[in-house]
Amino acid sequence: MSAGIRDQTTAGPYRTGTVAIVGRPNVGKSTLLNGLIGFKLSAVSPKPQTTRHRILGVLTDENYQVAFLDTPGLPCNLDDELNRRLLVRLGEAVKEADLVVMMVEPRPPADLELRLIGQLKRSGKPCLLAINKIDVVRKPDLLPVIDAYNGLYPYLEIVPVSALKNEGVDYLLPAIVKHLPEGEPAFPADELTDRTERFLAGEMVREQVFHAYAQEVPYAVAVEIEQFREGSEEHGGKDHIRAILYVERESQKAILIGKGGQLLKKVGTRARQQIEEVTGRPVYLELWVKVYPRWRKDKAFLHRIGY
Ligand SMILES: Nc1nc2c(ncn2[C@@H]2O[C@H](COP(=O)(O)OP(=O)(O)OP(=O)(O)O)[C@@H](O)[C@H]2O)c(=O)[nH]1
Ligand SMILES: [Mg+2]
Repeated sequence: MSAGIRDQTTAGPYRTGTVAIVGRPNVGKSTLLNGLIGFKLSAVSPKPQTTRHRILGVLTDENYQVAFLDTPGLPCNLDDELNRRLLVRLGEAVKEADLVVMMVEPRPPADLELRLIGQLKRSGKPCLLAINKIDVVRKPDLLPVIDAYNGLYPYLEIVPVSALKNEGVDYLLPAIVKHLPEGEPAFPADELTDRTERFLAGEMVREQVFHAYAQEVPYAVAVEIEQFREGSEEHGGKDHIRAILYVERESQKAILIGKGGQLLKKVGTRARQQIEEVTGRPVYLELWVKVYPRWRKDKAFLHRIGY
């Protein structure tokens, strides 16, 4: 895209900016990001605290370019190094943003939302409220939610949406764009993210881990892409990707692998399909499980893995 193709007679000023999507874990931030940019960029799962990074997704149009930042859900506690880092990533995204979209569940604010509002007030950033998951509530039940939030923060606008069903997003997007500063696009039109395919491959593996295992197991898993070789001759021209799944204990390793390796195989098949969708190339995916005790508390390890 270039500004030259715009119809200069009808278009308003070109608007660009960075927009952080923040909220409690599991509220639907990554679903919204993926829906907005029309591409499966950020891992989504029914379990809270799926996202562990700040993930940039760029939406480019004739009249605007928005750099959306998906963020980790606000952690409930800070009792390990990983959670402390998630909070840091969230703070960085807010700092970087021209505008914040605070996303909430369709119910009155709880402690976590009040904490987040406190943080947003300190940041002084303009903020829109997106009330998500309206597909699961009756309309009359939304009104008290809107009222409760209205009194807590001077939101620019309050927009009810369903990120899952892509409802209300056509109101949210223009509401975002109109509050962005005028400027020139910062990213080429075909650039969807600043993340590498290697990073996205790791996230797709982690997403499948979140889908496949119960309760606390996914939280004990970190994924490292040890090798990402495009067009490997050894594997008939497929991309050869080797991912290491780190867990904290031997017992978790056994759960991850499953009887006869069946569970891990399922994770591998699904992750491979997802990666192939992202890269558009055939993939040979190898998964290995290793035990790394207490990695969630190990600063050097967390740094190495990119958290
Ligand atoms: N019913 C309904 N479910 C939704 C909606 N948006 C997201 N979800 C579901 O909510 C769950 C969490 O979605 P995510 O997008 O991973 O949420 P998140 O806020 O990124 O979560 P973290 O990364 O853990 O902070 C998934 O099962 C989604 O399918 C919605 O509008 N309606
Ligand atoms: Mg997420």
